[in-house]
Formats: sequence, structure tokens, C-alpha cells
Amino acid sequence: MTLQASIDAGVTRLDCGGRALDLGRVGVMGVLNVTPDSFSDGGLFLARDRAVDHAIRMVAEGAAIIDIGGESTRPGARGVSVQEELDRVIALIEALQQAIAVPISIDTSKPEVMRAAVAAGAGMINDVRALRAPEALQTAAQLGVPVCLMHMQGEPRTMQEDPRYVDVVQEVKEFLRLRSQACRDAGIHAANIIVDPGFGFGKTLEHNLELLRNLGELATLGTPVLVGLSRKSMIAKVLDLPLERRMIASVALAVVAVQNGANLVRAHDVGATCEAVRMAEAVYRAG
Ligand code: 8Y7
Repeated sequence: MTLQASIDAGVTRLDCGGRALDLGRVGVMGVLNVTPDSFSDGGLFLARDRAVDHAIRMVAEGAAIIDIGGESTRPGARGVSVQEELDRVIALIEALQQAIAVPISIDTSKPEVMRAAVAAGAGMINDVRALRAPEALQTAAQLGVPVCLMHMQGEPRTMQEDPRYVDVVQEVKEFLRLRSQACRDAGIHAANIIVDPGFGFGKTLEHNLELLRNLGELATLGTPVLVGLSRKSMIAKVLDLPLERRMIASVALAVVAVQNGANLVRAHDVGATCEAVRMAEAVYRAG
């Protein structure tokens, strides 16, 4: 059965470590930020409480899954150690697992973090490096949870310096096809693979716009498509707006993504994104 056929039949439900993620409708993935500075002082518990409260609010606003990550992948960012990443996310996942009922996704590229996060209650691996780190593929296969494979050209520290493609849509699609194949070869169930073009990860504004315009090409891979457009600098490049004023444009981009076939939308402003996504779905996925 093709993805669209199973969605139409209402049987596309991912098992995220015992929690269901229903892909029969477009899901919003709420971004839970882990602020590193708050963990280096006595504010540790306060920060954790605030993060849990924020996750509870995002779920109330309609989030289908919460994504939590301890490594900054912003352009220019340097890597963090395994221990640092574990310190930032594991106790928070344990607390979240009690506080919310939707699946929790762990945004990491490190096998050690994947293992500890799934043991703590995470039910999906969201890897901006598409399981290319040593042992990441085998670890994800062993853990048996769904994986999101994202395309990135280069590494966060340098990826925005001079991104180049001959044909960005075909190159991203081919990368995702090959990584999906590698996952299946490693024993990851085909139904547990999600792909993501990685907006802003080694891409110019033109690359990002072309990918969004042609998102339907990725949907032909037969795998659910996740997109992350929320508050990204491509908005600043068009509108020259600071981070805190990018919600309306983010929501507009989410609508375009749904129009072009996205199944999951990663967003900071969950309530607004859910309303827009539901409305776009009513128009484009009728019947
Ligand atoms: C994405 C992401 C980020 C994205 C997926 C930001 C962790 C940068 N962006 N994961 N992560 N897709 N799958 O601006 O686009 O949120 S971090």
C-alpha cells in the first residue's frame, strides 16, 4: 500500500515506543527548547519545571509529538559533548514522560543519547545528520523506534558559508532515498522512516524556496515528510524580521507545506500552527 493509500484508509499510525502518532492527519511537532545556561546554575529544577509546563501547554494546543534536543544545530554552532547532551535532556524526558501523553522525540545524532533517551521514554529519533554518525544506524535499528532522517549539507558550524547544488530538489531527494535504503538495510522497518528536506541546513534562500515549492517530489519517496520552517532565517531573508516576530510567516509556510504534501510540521508556535494546518487540511485533503 502506498503512503497516501494507507493514510486514506486511516491505518498510518506510528508506534513511538508504545505511544501512537497518527499520520492520518497532519501532525504538529512542538519544539521544546532546552536552554543550556539555565542548567549550569541553581536554576536547574526551575528550568526543568518551565520546560515541562511549556510542553503541557503545547500538547493542550494540539501538538501530536514533542521534540526535545540538547545540541544546538544553529548555523555557526559547535558540537557539545555526550555528557553535556545527556545532562540537558534525560531528566527532562523522564519528567515529560509523566506529564504528557503524546510521544516524545529526541533530537540527537549521538548513539549514546539515543539509547538513554529511549530508555527514559522517548519514542522517536529526530536526527539532523540522518543517522550518519558511527553506530547511529545500528543503534536506531536496535531501539526500534521511528526515525526522522533530515538532509543537511555540511555541518552546522560551516553549512551556511557557501551551499551549492546543481539541482537541489533532486539531490536532497536522492540523499533521503539512499539514507532510507540504508535504514531498511540495517533492519529499520520501512513504516518507521520519516524524511525531512532540512530547511536552512546548508541551503540558501533560493534553495529553501525551491525545496518547499517542490515538496511533492519528496512525497513520491513513499515515506511521510516532516518539515521544519518555524522561525527560520529564510523568513528573515524575505521579511527582515527578528526571531520573536516570525510567527505569522512561519504559519504561512506551514500552510504551503501542507498544501504541498507535508505530513508533520515542526513548530514553536503550536496553537497558531495547528489552527492553520487544520484549515489547510480541510481545503486540500478533503474526502
Ligand atoms: C529542524 C530540526 C532543527 C528541521 C528536523 C531550528 C532539530 C533549528 N530544525 N529537525 N531541528 N527538521 N527534523 O531552527 O527542520 O529549529 S533545529
